[in-house]
Amino acid sequence: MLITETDEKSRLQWWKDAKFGLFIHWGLYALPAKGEWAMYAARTPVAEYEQLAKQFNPVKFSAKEWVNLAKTAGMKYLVITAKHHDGFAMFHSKVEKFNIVDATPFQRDPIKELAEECQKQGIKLCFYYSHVIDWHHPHSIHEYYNNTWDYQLEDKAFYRYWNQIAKPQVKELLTRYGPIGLMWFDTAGGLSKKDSREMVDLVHNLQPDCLVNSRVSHWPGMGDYQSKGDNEIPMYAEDTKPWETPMTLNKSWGYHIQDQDWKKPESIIYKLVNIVSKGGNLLLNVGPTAEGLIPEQSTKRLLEIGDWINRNSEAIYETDPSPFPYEFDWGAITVKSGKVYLHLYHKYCPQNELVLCGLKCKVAKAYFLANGIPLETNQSYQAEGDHHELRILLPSELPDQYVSVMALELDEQLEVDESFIQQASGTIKLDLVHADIDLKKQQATWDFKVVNPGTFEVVLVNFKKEGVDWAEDGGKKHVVNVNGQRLEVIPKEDIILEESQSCQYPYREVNSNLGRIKLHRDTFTLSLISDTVREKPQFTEIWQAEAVKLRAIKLIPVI
Ligand code: H79
Repeated sequence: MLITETDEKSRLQWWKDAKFGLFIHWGLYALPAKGEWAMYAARTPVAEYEQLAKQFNPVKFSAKEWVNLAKTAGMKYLVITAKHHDGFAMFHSKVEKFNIVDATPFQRDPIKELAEECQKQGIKLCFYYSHVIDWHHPHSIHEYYNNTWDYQLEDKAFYRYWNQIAKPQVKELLTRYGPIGLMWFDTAGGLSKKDSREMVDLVHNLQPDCLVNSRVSHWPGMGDYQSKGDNEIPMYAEDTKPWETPMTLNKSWGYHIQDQDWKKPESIIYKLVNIVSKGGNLLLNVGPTAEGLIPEQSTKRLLEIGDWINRNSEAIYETDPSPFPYEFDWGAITVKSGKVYLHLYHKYCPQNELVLCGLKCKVAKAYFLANGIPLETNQSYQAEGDHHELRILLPSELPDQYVSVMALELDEQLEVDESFIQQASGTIKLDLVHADIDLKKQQATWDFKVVNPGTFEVVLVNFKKEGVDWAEDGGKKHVVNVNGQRLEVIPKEDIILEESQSCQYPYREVNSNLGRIKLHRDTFTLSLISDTVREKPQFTEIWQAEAVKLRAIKLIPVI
């Protein structure tokens, strides 16, 4: 089938406008309640795992309530695990008896019930399908994660799995449940280019409008949009393709009774805003119980987010990303034609006055979406230092609870200074993805503009995986050169942030002080030399493979 460029755009439009979806990890693994990798972790024999099906009777499941919750939360699509790595089909499959209708006392097809509710309530139904890993089937083969306790790798004949299970089940999902928004494939390690392409084509041939995520393959460029790594939030303009962050509310995907480490509502809202301001979608996960209930802690959070979106929907749906290439300390930006939205994170927002550098076009009006009361603004161009400045007086109390959204109405076409420019707080943030990289020299360089001169602490920003020894993976020599000043240091874990705009479990943001430099008002080039300097990886599914990731350099003014 030939897909032209304009088709391509319109096929994706609903999804790009949607911004927010619900991920549901639901399966037999809700019974042991240790997450969806329980079978693999315990090396549970297939015969024993199959016994779980006999106890699986989620009588409290209500498609109507789940879809209603997604809608109330402001989500526009829903992705449910039709089959996860354990091989259990949560729909009535005709090609494999190991499914919820034929193998459980429940005997209902929740996918069918969800399909009907989604149609009724106007939300797009989508499927997660584990197309490569299947620990139940004797012939599935993944690069690493196979059931080798029941089956011998050398006895496996991959195409028996591929032709008898994977493709037929995908066909069932796309022919029996009405129009499907997208197919969410996962962990394609070892799948050939030809087989990956075959799966993409199978989906598009059955439902041309159905989107496919990039995790259908480890071969680059496949699928309609980019799935980021689990819980990965990219930097600004890191992606050229439309993208989505799959994200957990605690640390687990499938129901995990012991995992009560829930993200705070405010940090989920910060992350939603951060993602949307970078042009991405947030696919936020819940793991329902074996009774068929979405955990109360999850429901509570979704309702709270829904409340916020409801008040601020104008600044979320159908918006374009921020035109600035860096994260702001105080929050994030989204835009629509003629309007710029400033999402103020109360926790990090300055009092009295917000200053935005780099907006070149004229602002006609500023007000909070919550109340519409006009705010006093002052715009100027500072010839010395060549920068534009917008000052907005803030009321003593911000109108929302965690994030208040301000609209700027523009008099002219949106135009910004896209260079790295000092922020009003005095900070300059240089993301690695926007550096010029010279791999031979192990060097990253950036140009940036100083508006308020002074002394700066040079801070290295890394994401460190939980449990990793810093000395081994982070503590290597770094050299910084800027304006004739040179720092040579072995960075330490000076600050481990509690909360970070784009870093989350299983990573923590580590800030290391590299030393101080002095800069006057001018444009400078900074270079960083370190063997941690890398080109950005081709695909991001294995986001969690690296122990320490270099993300940015920050220059923070010393007062
Ligand atoms: O469906 C969720 C995960 O089950 C799935 N992707 C999200 C959306 C996923 N499949 N594979 N992986 C994630 C990466 C594999 C990570 C592993 Fe592990 C590290 C497997 C074994 C070691 C995670 C940590 C599972 C057990 C320990």
